[in-house]
Amino acid sequence: MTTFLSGIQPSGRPHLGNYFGAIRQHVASQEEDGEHFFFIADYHALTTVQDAEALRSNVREMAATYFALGLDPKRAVFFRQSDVPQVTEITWLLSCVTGMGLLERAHSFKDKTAKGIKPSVGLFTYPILMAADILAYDSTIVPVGKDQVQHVEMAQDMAGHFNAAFDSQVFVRPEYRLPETDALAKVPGSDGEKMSKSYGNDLWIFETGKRLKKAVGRILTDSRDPSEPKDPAGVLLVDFLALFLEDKELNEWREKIREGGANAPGYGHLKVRLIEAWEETFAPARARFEEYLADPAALDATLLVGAERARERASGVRDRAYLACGLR
Ligand code: AQP
Repeated sequence: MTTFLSGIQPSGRPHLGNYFGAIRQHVASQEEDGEHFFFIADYHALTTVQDAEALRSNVREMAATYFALGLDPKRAVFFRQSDVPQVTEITWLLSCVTGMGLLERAHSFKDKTAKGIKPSVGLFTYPILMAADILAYDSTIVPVGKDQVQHVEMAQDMAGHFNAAFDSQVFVRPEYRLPETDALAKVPGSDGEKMSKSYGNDLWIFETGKRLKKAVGRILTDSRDPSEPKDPAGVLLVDFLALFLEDKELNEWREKIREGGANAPGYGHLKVRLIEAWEETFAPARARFEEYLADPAALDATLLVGAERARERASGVRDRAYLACGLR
């Protein structure tokens, strides 16, 4: 049986990277046979969001976003991470079989500290909590963006270490699944670096009107003249257009940029097309998002139903693990 599982942090509003790298895959996976578990990683978000009201509101926004984008809570178990205490119990078991060296090699931790983010112990041990999230549901496929590949590999290592230490087969080995292209697996932010909430270069998927215009205006360009022939691979706006446009149209833009001359589009033209395609892609979901958000009690109730199903699964796995290591 295939078991899909993935999570997303309510550390801010979901951005284009979250959508094209992860959320779209999560929703699409519902069409595949198997079980589906998706969760809002509120414990993880505590490493960056330390404001109770903001966290509560981010969780509801994230739930409304998923439902608006097509997640069906009848087909998928959709829940809040902190509603499943078995995950933190499994976290402790995994931390006892995980070497410090493994965590010290985590790219995400190194990138964040290199960018000046002050690390807490929680940020350092984040991969252990993430491994517990994955292993607690016997997950076999974890659809993620490229930045999370190493964390899934660490979960594989931790599962192997635990099973070997206690001569058991408690944890199932998970495999990651990336979106179909590299452009989707690592979406750039407005500065050309990986789009990330904590880097301040992220663009909210449901931005619209003047705010969308302003957000697109922040995407890095240079001062080269439109008529100058350019390699489209070096034009950040083209990477953004690639997220939205069909190949045929995208290639026409690329060709005009490469040729230069009087008919070549300026960055302003690319921005206008991007805004138009963006509005077209997300407008229907944005309207549904507003509707879901208008009923917070219903969102909370749906999350609690998911949590009950998630706890049931995770407690079976926790019991297996406790038994294997002598805690029962
Ligand atoms: N730029 C990206 N391109 C493709 N996929 C991405 N993901 C994140 N950024 C990109 C994928 O989104 C899922 C959920 O991510 P997350 O919010 O749980 O954590 P993250 O990867 O750390 O995302 P951020 O925005 O970078 O959050 P902060 O800055 O708060 O840590 C994952 O599957 C991720 O791969």
